[in-house]
Amino acid sequence: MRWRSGMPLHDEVERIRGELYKDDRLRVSVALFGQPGAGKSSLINKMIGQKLAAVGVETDKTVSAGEYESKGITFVDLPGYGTKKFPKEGYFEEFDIPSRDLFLCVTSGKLLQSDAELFSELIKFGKICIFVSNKYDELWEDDIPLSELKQRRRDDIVKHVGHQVPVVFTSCRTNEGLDDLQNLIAQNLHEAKRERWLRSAKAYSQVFLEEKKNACERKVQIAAAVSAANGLNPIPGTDVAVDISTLVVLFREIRESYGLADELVVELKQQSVPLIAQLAGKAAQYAAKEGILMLLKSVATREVVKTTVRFVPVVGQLIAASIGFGITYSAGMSYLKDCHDLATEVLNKRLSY
Ligand SMILES: Nc1nc2c(ncn2[C@@H]2O[C@H](COP(=O)(O)OP(=O)(O)OP(=O)(O)O)[C@@H](O)[C@H]2O)c(=O)[nH]1
Ligand SMILES: [Mg+2]
Repeated sequence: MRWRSGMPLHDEVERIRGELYKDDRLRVSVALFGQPGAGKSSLINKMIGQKLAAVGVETDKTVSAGEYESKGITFVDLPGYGTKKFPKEGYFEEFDIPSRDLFLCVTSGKLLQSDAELFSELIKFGKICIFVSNKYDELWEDDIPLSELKQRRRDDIVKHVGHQVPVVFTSCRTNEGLDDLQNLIAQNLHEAKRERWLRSAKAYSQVFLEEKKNACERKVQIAAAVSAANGLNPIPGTDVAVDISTLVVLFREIRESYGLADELVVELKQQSVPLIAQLAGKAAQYAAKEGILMLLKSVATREVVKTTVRFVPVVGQLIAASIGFGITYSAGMSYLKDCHDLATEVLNKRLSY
């Protein structure tokens, strides 16, 4: 971000408030289509890490598109293209295709001709569409190597589409390929939307968790600046006041980013692994206003606050130099680290099974 020297504090604060508002309103829209039973609903749930869409239930998509929304991501379950109810003519307007950010064509066997046609139309329109070959775990035939079976599925897609396209193989049963899919989606989104995706999507690898942390860091900087500028609640033992409600929201968003729902945190607190129990304890303790106040107080007494925060381009020099920002930022980063470490332990434990 450009250096803004000479900008008065008031303008700087307004600008940063605008950033937070923009962030909160930003939506990423991912649309899925593909033959019934291919696993679209299962993939939606896997990508966000929540049971949003009903699985194994034939959704009556002849009637309308299903929309699911969570953490700033909208998933759209598109009905068949070129049917009696939804002819090709008017389909793009009806389902608001131009406003969608990215498309997934999901198959679990042979590609339908109508799906290939929709894919071609989307590409002509300049949209990004990724082929997802799901139910990878079911890809098995006696005496035929897996590589050959994968190639057959790719060839089937190429046959319909007419040229080579990338295909991601996934399994909602074993979680194979889900990390590749998450990364490919992230790579195909632009800056702010990519950041939103990284913050909201479920991590299936350590690398994705690290990316998530980087994406959350910018959010911490902005929310900490807004909290510092909104000095409403005095921090005991200091002459600094900050807005704790902004931090309550920030901390909740951090937990949500890492898929640390309240019930899960409670469950993790009872874990026999001491590190997990301890980190979950912190995630819970600092969730509410009183806990955050305690954290702020402990951070404020550390000399480190004044020395570590020197230059934070996102929030500008004037705010970054304030003691309130130093405290809120350090507290936010400390909470982010705890949640990140907890999610890392949980992921490692899951992967080690
Ligand atoms: N073995 C296996 N089964 C899967 C996988 N993904 C989904 N399923 C199962 O396949 C069935 C259909 O999955 P859904 O996610 O409901 O499929 P869908 O594409 O949303 O189906 P419609 O809404 O009817 O179009 C369910 O029984 C799922 O449990 C997978 O990767 N492997
Ligand atoms: Mg479905």
